[in-house]
Amino acid sequence: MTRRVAAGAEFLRSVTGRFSSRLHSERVAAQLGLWLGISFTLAFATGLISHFMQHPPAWLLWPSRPVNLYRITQGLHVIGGLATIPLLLAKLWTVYPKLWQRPLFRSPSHAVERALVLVLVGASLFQLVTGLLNISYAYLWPFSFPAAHYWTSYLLYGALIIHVVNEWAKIRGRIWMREEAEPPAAAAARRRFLGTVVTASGLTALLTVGETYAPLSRLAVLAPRNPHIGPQGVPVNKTAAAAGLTATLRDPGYRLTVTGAVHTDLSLTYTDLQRLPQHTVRLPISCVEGWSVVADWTGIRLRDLMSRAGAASDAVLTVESLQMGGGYRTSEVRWPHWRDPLTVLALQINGSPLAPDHGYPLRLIAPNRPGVLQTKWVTRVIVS
Ligand SMILES: Nc1nc2c(c(=O)[nH]1)N[C@H]1C(S)=C(S)[C@@H](COP(=O)(O)O)O[C@H]1N2
Ligand SMILES: [Mo]
Repeated sequence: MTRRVAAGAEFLRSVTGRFSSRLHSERVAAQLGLWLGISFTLAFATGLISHFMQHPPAWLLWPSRPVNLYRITQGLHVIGGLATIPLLLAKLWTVYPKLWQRPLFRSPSHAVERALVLVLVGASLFQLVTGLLNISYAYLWPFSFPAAHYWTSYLLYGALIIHVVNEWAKIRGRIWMREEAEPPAAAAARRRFLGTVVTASGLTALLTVGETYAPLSRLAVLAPRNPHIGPQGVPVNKTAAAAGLTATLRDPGYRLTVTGAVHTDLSLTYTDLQRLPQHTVRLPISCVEGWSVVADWTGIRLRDLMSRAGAASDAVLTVESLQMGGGYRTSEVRWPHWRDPLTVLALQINGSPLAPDHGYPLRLIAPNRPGVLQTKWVTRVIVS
């Protein structure tokens, strides 16, 4: 038994002895930490925006302008998250010799510090891995991704703040350490390593940003979605078939109804809708998964429909689709959005009737709004 323990200790010593690369230095770790701090802050802030746009508390009225705000914040969240992966891998490689540090805990405070690092590393890996798999449409887990990703972000960012405060004294010294204090060969190796990491991170961004920034769409070879592949040049998340609507959409008895807190209930056929004043708006679909694409949408203004029905100016609308189940079959529209002249119930995309997969006969399209709330196959508006 004691022989085995001794052999184990000897093995650890020999492994630790191999961490001779100068790149396992605290200075490299601190510099990567600075970049990670910036990118996690960006991801946390843009992630909160996305969460509260989708689940606003009653008092929170998101503005409908600027039109492209959500497109930009969610693009930053997803593309920035992908670009963070090389940074995190480099950081973990730089510090992993600490795993073999013995004794495991030198003191109670050292034990707490190590536990905190464990939480930080675990939560970071969880966020990046589940985020990456989610935008790749690999749903390999039994839990709800949005809820898990949201709650883990507090854990991660909380642990990050404590970690940074804790390490601040050291970090400050390492990042701004005068060049001369470091041997020239070590400084050159460090710069080469950091240069490689930054290049990998930049390339990741460059090869994915085309899924939201059209001029670079041909470069978006790493993006899971090409923004121009799909019926009518726009990608589709939920097809009509997947929503179980193939037969329903052929029903000539289709009506759009407006009910609830209104003076006059409305019930309109597809032909009625076509005869109402039509408006064309140029707006993006901005999916939470980071892709977005601009199209011309033609249809009736939601606010015209509301004045026809006689809804109160601060009414809350629930837009319902023909879809029977699924998390995105309805969405809520508050007054900043429904009173905006750019918000329409669209019959057409880029000059032709909506394809079934894009929400035929009628879909909602509004400015500065996550794609999941741009309800397709709309059949009812409930006013409250
Ligand atoms: N009824 C309904 N509407 C929906 C969805 C859905 O599953 N059901 N998916 C949403 C999501 S996640 C996105 S990104 C957009 C995509 O619109 P598109 O298929 O026209 O590109 O539709 C939204 N509207
Ligand atoms: Mo989406």
